Amino acid sequence: MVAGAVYEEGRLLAARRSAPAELAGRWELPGGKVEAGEAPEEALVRELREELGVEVRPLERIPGEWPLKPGYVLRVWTALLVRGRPAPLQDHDELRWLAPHEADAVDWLAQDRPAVAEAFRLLPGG
Ligand code: 9L3
Ligand code: MG
Repeated sequence: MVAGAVYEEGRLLAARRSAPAELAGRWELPGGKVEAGEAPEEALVRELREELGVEVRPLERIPGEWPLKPGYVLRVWTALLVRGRPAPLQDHDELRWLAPHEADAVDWLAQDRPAVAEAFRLLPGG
């Protein structure tokens, strides 16, 4: 699974899941599954296009991988917004741009927390 740490003006994009029911209301770094034949960065670009309607450019992999359900790990890339304003088109019902002091203002999925901490640490000025 790939997810994006999308930055803008010193803030990090957080997305609230609307599905499945057991994850609804929890916040994540948006992303999804890498399809067969796809590079992880390509999957990230595609997922954020589908879910948020934006074009991003992956920058760097955030070191580490975090376990999800059996057989899956979460890998995260920092990414730059190159076109569009993110909107919760699919799988999310709310978006927020969080400044470093707001890092704990939303109920992150437990599996995303280490990546989020690292993303804030890497945030320009963070
Ligand atoms: N997941 C966890 N953190 C994330 C993402 C993008 C995904 N940042 C977990 C939640 C779901 C599973 O991975 O259990 C599948 O996610 P998706 O393909 O529905 O986005
Ligand atoms: Mg997704």
